[in-house]
Amino acid sequence: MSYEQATRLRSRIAGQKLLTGVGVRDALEAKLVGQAGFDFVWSSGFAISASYGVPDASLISMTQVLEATRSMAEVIDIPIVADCDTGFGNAINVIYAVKKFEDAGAAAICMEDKRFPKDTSLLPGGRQELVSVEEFSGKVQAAVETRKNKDLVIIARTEALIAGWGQEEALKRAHHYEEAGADCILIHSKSKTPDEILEFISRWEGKAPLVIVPTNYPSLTEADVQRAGKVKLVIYANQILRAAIGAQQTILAEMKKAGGIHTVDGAIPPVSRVFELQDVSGMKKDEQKYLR
Ligand code: SPV
Ligand code: MG
Repeated sequence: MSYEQATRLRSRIAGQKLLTGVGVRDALEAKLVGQAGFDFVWSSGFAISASYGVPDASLISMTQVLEATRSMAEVIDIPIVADCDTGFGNAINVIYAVKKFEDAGAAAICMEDKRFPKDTSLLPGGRQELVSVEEFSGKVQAAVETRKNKDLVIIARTEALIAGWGQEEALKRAHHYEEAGADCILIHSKSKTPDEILEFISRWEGKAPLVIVPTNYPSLTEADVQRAGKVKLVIYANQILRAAIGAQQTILAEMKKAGGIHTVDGAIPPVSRVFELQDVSGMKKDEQKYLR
């Protein structure tokens, strides 16, 4: 596995453009995101957990997230930002995870300062416990010093606002994580309006670019983000997962109601679209060349 996607992502983060990425659960979705023209894929712990039908609460193992991420890297040519949750344990787990995700082709690794096992961020009343600044800084430093390609982007995510610990704590943590070597700071908010995130952005005085996930404050547009400045990555974390659930429920209800597939066939992508996404034509070329 080459590490070129990390170098590519790092140079794009240094550029002028706001980069937008989409959360996915598998390689097929990752392909769709690339074809739609987004800049990167977010290998989403929430979406991958949902694909197993279980909560995003450190239930699935590192290996399950890793294999999903690897399968994406094998078939797409845009960078992957790997959601590594808490780093799957302490700083020693982080060292192992960084080796594995870098070798699997991730361009960036994102870790959050929650206690393992975590609970998902946007769950009303969710159990939001943070580790100490010292402990998480050690995890960031472990990630930075483990990467083989110095361009692998290390994103430190603070959940201080999610946990209700306030702006001062979030800013303090972000500065410590930058000092520990983080390339970017992901600041997450569950507020239903963009005010909280805009306040953090305006008060951020570090050099590290910011990353945001506007799931709960969808009124914030890319133009707004650009006006605010300092943010280089926007992650649309779970919209296509929710879209897939909606589309599948609709078709299922119609098939059940109609007593067959005669009313849905024209309304869904043809089987040939699936062949395309599987790169069957590439396989056919190989058959011509090598099957004798
Ligand atoms: C994910 O998509 O796994 C995320 C974003 O980490 S959130 O679910 O909002 O925490
Ligand atoms: Mg996650």
